[in-house]
Amino acid sequence: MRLLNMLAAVGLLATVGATIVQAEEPSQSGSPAVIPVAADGVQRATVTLDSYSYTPNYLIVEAEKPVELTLTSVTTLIPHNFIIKDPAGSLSVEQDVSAGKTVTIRFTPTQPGIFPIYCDKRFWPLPSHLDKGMEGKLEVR
Ligand SMILES: [Cu+2]
Repeated sequence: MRLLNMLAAVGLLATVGATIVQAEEPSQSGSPAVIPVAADGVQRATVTLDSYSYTPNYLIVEAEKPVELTLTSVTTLIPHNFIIKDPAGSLSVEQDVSAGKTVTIRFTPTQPGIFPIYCDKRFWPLPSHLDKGMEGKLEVR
């Protein structure tokens, strides 16, 4: 228990340190990242895929403006994907990202709402990556 606390404290320090040194890094996992609109009207961001996470994992964009996401996998072996699905059908994104690869995707959200992002890869009979916490949210305003 004490070791875990220590590890948590070290992790916290490392996070704070990184924030100070590199203020322009994307938001850490868990904190909403408001994606800025570039001069050309495109909302650009980079999302890092790891096993089993997206960083940042909460993206906030504006409706009716194109979104361009650079998906960078930092894994050495495990393939992932990046899925955004609106059950009502306004948005459907599905992109495979092989281990260590970078892929850029573009889409234009039309409906405001909060949509799930997830990886549905699975090495049966192990739990799916989504079950392991590989998920996030896209908030369209
Ligand atoms: Cu995955």
